[in-house]
Amino acid sequence: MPEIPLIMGVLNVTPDSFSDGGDFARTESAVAHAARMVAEGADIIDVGGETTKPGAGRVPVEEEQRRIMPVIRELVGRGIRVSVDTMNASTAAAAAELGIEIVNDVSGGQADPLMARTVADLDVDFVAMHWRGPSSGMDGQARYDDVVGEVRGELTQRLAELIVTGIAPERIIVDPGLGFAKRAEHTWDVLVHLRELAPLGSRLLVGTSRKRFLSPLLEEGAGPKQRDRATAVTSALAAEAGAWAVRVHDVTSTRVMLDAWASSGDDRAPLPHRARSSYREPR
Ligand code: PMM
Repeated sequence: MPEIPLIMGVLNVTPDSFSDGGDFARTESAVAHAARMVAEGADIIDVGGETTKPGAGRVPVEEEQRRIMPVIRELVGRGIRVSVDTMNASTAAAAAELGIEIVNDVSGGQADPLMARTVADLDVDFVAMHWRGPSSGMDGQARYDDVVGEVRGELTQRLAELIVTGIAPERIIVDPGLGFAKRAEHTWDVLVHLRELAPLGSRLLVGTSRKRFLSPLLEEGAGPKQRDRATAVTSALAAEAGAWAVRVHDVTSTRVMLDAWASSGDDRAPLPHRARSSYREPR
């Protein structure tokens, strides 16, 4: 039986991310939000300084580092587990110097030819996400005959390339890249067939949070922040498929959902009432 997945709380230190752009662009507000997410039950904070929303251009690496490094320094100093969401090898290396544990690269090392070699020499885990090209043109890459088979095949190839470059297999976490070069029907198809990624043998990270494919479930005009309950449910689907972690913006709703999901199976350990479930009813 699957264990309760870890919760990776999203911290976008950006002015323009699709769902929370500008909310946490300053170091103080970013650190405060991260601390709140940890209090709500996040296990890892994923810090990013460059939006990857469809159509987005790239941010200069100096600007990315200016945004995120002070935040990472502060979070690591507080003993929080941090991953860095970056496609730049130099940012990965600088963040590793500060003590982050995971490099989360949405391009799986394809955007920066130095990424895989750099990570191989660092004491960090590496998230390799399914990626078909930069966000500026990714919607045009959403063409599949068999989306589940193709995502699995492309991830298998990426894994092999990363291992050849020197990253230890047990260090690699795979992510199907929901919403990246995928239309809504592709994303749903991958989500309901997540178990078919198990033969890859790696830990699985799944990010459904606030993504466009959830919007038809809500009334017209509902914004990304109104997708949190749907995110919690889809995160539970990921849990049922054996995900190692789920990446979410709103930690509380997913924490409650995962704890409820865990309570529904006796042999899923640890049960939430005995574990560190951090959900508290508002007074
Ligand atoms: N999605 C976004 C950004 N980074 N990283 C991983 N590993 N998986 C994802 O699905 C993913 C990601 C989309 O943007 P957001 O930061 O606003 O969620």
